[in-house]
Amino acid sequence: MKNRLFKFLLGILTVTSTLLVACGDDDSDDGAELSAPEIGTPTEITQNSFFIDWPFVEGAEAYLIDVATDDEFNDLLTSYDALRNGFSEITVTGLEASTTYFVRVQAVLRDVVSDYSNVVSVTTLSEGGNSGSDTFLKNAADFPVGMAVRSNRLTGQHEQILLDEYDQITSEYEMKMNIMYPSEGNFDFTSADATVDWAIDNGLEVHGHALIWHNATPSWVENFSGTDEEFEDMIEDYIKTVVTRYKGKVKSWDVVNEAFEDNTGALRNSVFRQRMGDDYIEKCYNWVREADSEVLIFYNDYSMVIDAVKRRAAINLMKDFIDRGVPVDGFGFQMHISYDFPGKDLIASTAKEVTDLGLLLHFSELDVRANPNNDLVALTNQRALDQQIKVREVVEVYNAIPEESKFALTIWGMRDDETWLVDFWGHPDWPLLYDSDFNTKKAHTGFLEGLD
Ligand code: 9MR
Repeated sequence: MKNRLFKFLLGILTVTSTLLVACGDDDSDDGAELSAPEIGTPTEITQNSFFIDWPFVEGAEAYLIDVATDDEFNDLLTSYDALRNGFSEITVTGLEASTTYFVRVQAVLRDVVSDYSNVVSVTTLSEGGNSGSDTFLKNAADFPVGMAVRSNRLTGQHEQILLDEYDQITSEYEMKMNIMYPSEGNFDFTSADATVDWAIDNGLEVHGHALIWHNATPSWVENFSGTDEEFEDMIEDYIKTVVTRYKGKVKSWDVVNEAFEDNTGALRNSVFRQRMGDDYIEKCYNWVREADSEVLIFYNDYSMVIDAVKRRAAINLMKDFIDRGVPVDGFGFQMHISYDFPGKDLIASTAKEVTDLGLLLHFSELDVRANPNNDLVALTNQRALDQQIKVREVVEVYNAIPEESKFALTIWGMRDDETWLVDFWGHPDWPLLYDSDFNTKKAHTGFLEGLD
């Protein structure tokens, strides 16, 4: 908002100074050169409008805006055929839903006109008239389909796709301890509340993730200065505060995430284990149950398909909890996998180890790396096809588990350019179901095929 006011004032100043110069010297614009505007990414996209802006072009007194339905600008909209606009931004209105538009802008000063800007394209949102479409994942699947979200990606095309395709959300990072409990005694639920409220308002379920995770522990907890007993009281208070706050809104919680070491299956020597003992996990599970008798309690971990030793350790813990009546309802296989590995049979047999225990199974963080060996600079057709097949296999496996074991299959991010994997591995990848322009990929087709 401030930005717009600033631009408005700057616009007036620019126009005024241009006029003053022009009044003082009639020939002042002779031979003047105007650089072409550079349009930024369109925002505030609705069914019938969108917003664009661009940095001021020095010397410009106005801009001419073209909007067309083709990128050659043959089919210009009558009201946006070199529409003159005094400011370096505009909300383009009166558009059709689900339609792609192309925009370009020129700067002008009297009879001097700049080159055209870059061309940007925007697809307006659909009317929701196709919400019954069976190509939407949630309509096609008999189990809940989930998506990892961020509180600042719940509008525009993100929101439309979430509403069309998904039954459930998981907060990608804003419901972790480092965000919700940044300093002792001070909770910050701003982003968590925004996410949960959005989901409830829109009829989506919320899977809570993750109360205790060694990788998202605030430093004040890592370096807690009190006694072990005080540490344990603090964790009990944290868990009960959060679970109580979202009681009736959050359906399930990953209570402890990634508690075991790779390959050895040893209990990870986190600050929680050091301060609370080897039985810290069951303590946490019991506190969740005391705070909310209904919420589903999950254990969640990665490499569950491929790391047999770690999986054995986690499965044994679950068995022990079930035998001793420690509350636990479900098990999350994160499913950060690759286009060529692991194989379908291994995914199926390891999933069965969980469902045989009578626990709910969540495929909780699915992404399928297309470039694990960094041999591609762009997603090839062949690799996109291979990825499609792997997604199909994962969905086939999940679809075939017993009905009573199904909880949800959650995808870890919407668009390829939003994945955590690129930062993590430091090279390109395209592991998700949408490309960076919100177009469905072959992997999306693979998901639907897996349900046949
Ligand atoms: O994808 C998440 C990334 O955006 C966060 O920065 C990061 C730390 O909060 O967590 C990532 O998600 C992780 C998930 O919570 C647990 N399993 C591994 C995921 C990837 O690191």
